[in-house]
Amino acid sequence: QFQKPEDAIKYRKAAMTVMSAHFGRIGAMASGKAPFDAKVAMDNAALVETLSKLPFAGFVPGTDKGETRALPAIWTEQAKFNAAAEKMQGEVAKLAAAAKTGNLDSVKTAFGAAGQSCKACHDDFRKE
Ligand code: ASC
Repeated sequence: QFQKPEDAIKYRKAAMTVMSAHFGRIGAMASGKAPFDAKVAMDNAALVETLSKLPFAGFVPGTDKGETRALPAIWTEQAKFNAAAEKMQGEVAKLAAAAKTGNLDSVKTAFGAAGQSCKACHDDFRKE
């Protein structure tokens, strides 16, 4: 899928950047910084759900060097990394389902759990 290690690194970082942008739009509504718009929440959550499937193809072996904060544990503890990725994907799927209900409290709860799952993986597998 990738010609060079740096292509894989660039791909996964780009996917995470776009995912974060759409996740952040829901976060602004969850925290009250932006007015709640159920359609905006639903559209952004659907994008996050789709985008959550993308970054992991970029974690090919030999891509822990260069412009990346990826820790070697990604490859030495692959089962744990995959479990963390799947946990995040499950939580953002729940967020998309919550957003479809149009209920702000459900969105807030699901957003919090999804954010925790992002953070948990970053804490274990990302530098700093
Ligand atoms: C984001 C983003 C993350 C997560 C994390 C949640 O929007 O870029 O890495 O949410 O901060 O705790």
